[in-house]
Amino acid sequence: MPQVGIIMGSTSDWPTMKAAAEVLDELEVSHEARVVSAHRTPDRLWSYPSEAAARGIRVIVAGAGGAAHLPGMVASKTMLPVVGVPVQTKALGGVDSLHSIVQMPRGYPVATMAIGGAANAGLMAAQILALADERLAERLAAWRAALTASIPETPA
Ligand code: RP5
Repeated sequence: MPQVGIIMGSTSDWPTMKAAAEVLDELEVSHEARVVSAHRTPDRLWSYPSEAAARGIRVIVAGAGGAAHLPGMVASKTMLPVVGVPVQTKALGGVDSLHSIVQMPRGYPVATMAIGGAANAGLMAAQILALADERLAERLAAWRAALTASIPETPA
């Protein structure tokens, strides 16, 4: 059973969103990826968050671009934490996506990452799960230690 659901508004979001899947693979966190469009698949928009918790999903990572209603709408249909990823757009550079996702009204928060920040969304999902999973917490600590070790002391 996947613990993290990675959803996106379009297949065109996958090149961005797959960074979340990759980091979850590195951390050995089970996940699934689905296309759930707030506009083009409204029935899926309702059913996915309604059924996610009962299927064992614990965190939803939701990415969308432009009129990016998806993460907020999903947050309105589930008590699971929703991590939002604003996908970069051609017309407005992703600021449109960012504003659509981050400006949630009181009561329905979406933990919003940077524009294109799908890797951090995967890490955030893993950190949430690690609160109740000691072995995952150890893998996360090792992941961070490896990142630190990869940073040179000098620029040359
Ligand atoms: C949004 O519209 C999607 O999240 C995507 O970022 C954007 C463009 O979708 P496509 O026209 O590429 O399918 O719903």
